[in-house]
Amino acid sequence: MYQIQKKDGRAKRGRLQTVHGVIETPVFMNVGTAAAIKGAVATTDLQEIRTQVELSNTYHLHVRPGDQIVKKLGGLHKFMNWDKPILTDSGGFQVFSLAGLRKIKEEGVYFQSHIDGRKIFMGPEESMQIQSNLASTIAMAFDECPSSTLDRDYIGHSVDRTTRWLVRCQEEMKRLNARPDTINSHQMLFGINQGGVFEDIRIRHAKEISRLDLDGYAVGGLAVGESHEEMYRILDEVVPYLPEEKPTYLMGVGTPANILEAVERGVDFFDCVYPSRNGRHGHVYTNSGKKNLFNAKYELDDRPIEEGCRCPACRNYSRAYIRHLLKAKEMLGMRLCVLHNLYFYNTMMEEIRQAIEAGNYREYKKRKLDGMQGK
Ligand code: PRF
Ligand code: ZN
Repeated sequence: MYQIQKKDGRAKRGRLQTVHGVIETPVFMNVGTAAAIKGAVATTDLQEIRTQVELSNTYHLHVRPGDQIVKKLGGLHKFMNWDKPILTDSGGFQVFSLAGLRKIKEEGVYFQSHIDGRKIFMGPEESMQIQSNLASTIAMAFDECPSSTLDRDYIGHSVDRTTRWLVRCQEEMKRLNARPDTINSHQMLFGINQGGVFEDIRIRHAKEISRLDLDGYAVGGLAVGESHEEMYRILDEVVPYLPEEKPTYLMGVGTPANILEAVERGVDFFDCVYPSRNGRHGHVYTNSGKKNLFNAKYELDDRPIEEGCRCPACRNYSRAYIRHLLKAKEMLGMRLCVLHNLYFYNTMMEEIRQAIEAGNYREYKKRKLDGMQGK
């Protein structure tokens, strides 16, 4: 059950009730692809950095350790000791970006595992079965995320197949949720809008999938090589055709600026590897822009990464110490940077929610962007 608490322009401040608790939106989901946030961050750390939703991947967990194993161990929540919401991506995108040789057919995708080359088939039913075994809070529909270089004709046919796959996902999810041995019989399903940069195809697809009564709607196929302006233009065009009374999720996005712009266009859910990936490389986010802690100027800098930040890294350690850890390739260096970055993103989402509630989202966005660009 999703409810809008407040609107400020198109920006929505919402609340999604799930069996694993409430999700306050807009929200940034913290990415733990293989049931772990990279950078040695444990689920016991997530409380402290105020993570609301953890995101894992169907494809990765199917290949290793195997969703049957996770099911035997009581589902993903029990397996990774996390009792709050988990969203699982369907495998569609990962198959296209990671797996070896693949063949797309009406029934699904044939591909080779990136771990051991094993031949695997995944279609809408298989993706739903795997996600049901994992027992995530929210399952994503099995979609095709076509390369941004493909032509209009290909994208049009691909989107039609993605719609047919969505209908199969919904039927399979209904069947699985009704089974007596299902771990989470309230598993939600979000559909995914595709259509590349062709706004008429995007809108046609958005109208089609809006007719199916899903728990939420994602915009996929963006941040795959097009410019930021093009992404914002697509959001301007397509979000108004997705049901406003359902949560909207922009998949795999993005920088703090991308998130601030997308919230203004009505998006509620985000996920991205940037904060964890950048943290592992010593790149940290602050309100005055990104810093590279490898820089020699931090050698004797005894201030925290960001003054006033209440994250576990900033409350306890200096830039100079973390720089030393990074240079000495101590795992702790990466871990502290990742914790700070996720805290930065999670805190920005809190500020966003407060700004929408206060009705001053545009002013907040401008101030935040100006600060991060050093203005
Ligand atoms: N589809 C799915 N997952 C995704 C995407 C998509 O299009 C993207 C695109 N940015 C990220 N993750 N299923
Ligand atoms: Zn910090």
